[in-house]
Amino acid sequence: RRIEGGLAQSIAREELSMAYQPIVAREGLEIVGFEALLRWNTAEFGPVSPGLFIPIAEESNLIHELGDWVLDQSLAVLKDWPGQYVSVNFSPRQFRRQNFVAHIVERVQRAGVEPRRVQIEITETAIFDDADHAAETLYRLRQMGFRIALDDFGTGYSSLYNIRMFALDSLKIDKSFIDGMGRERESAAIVHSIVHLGRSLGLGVIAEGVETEAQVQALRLAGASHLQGFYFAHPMTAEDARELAHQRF
Ligand code: G
Ligand code: G
Ligand code: MN
Ligand code: NA
Repeated sequence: RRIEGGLAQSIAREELSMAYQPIVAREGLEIVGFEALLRWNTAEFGPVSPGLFIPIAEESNLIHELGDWVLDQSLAVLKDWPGQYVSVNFSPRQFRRQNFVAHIVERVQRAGVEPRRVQIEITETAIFDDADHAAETLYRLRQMGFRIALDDFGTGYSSLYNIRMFALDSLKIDKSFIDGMGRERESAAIVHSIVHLGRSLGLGVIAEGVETEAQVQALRLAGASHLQGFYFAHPMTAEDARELAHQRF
């Protein structure tokens, strides 16, 4: 497809950029980290959403090239922040790559970054297909000090039973549940259950897609430890992230 051809050229053409969105604690008083989000602005089609092009990259080996670019960019900004971590998305195919751990460690060491300043975001899909292998990979990463977050939690097919097997630091509650919180009892009940589950397993809980004051209050009552969403800040350039990182640390 045309998208795939364009994507193959995107790095060389310098059409890619990163945006960083704060992850906050204490209702926004403190920024603990930033999620790194890939952006592609093409001469041909204008901006293309990662929701569209990441799945295309996933179908080919392009995902590895893009993923390496994302990781290197994300590691480079850490030196500009007083102590926050960067939270990087890895697709299932990247995660299942042979020598995934060695590959990440090499780049992190080359960048001179402490592993605790890197959070690895993976989805349920990445870890439940081959649970034993995934458990081993996560264990090794966590032993080295990386943070591990399970992204889009609640939308995949994680069995609650299996969650115990994985060395995780946080669950990220999918935006769809946060959206529904004020509207229907079911979403609010699910959010409460996820927060409770996370806390009883000793995990952090990051609520994503927080857009309103009412959601902030409901999440405070539910006991979510961390929040992320347009209510606090939209994804922003590295320069803006740097400034904000120093204001709220
Ligand atoms: O930034 P936005 O909300 O448009 O992102 C849409 C989707 O693309 C999200 O699911 C997000 O996790 C994913 N995404 C954004 N950046 C990256 C990236 O660098 N790598 C991977 N694998 N996924 C990303
Ligand atoms: O799947 P993942 O969690 O990585 O997706 C993150 C995506 O969600 C990013 O593309 C980001 O731009 C988007 N996002 C973050 N906060 C909000 C929000 O408050 N509202 C909406 N609509 N999207 C958000
Ligand atoms: Mn994410
Ligand atoms: Na998510």
